[in-house]
Amino acid sequence: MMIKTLSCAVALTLLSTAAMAADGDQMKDAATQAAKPASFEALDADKDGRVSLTEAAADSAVTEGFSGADKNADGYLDAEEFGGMSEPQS
Ligand SMILES: [Ca+2]
Ligand SMILES: [Ca+2]
Repeated sequence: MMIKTLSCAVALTLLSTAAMAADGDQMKDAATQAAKPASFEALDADKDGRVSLTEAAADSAVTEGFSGADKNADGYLDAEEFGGMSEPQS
């Protein structure tokens, strides 16, 4: 009887370990999604219609492309400039 109880406990432990592993996979998926470039609306934290370099810091890809995308070099990306970032550079 004691052995059976122990087996149950081991089985439960294995089950919960498997469940935790599954959670880990889901978290990895979420992290992959978060790696996609943020939307203009999401980055424009103060909703002034333009993304500053400070706001762009929330997305490393936007930060890297910031100076190239800022066509009029005013230190902000407007919606048009932001949209141009995903266009192929030529
Ligand atoms: Ca802004
Ligand atoms: Ca600009």
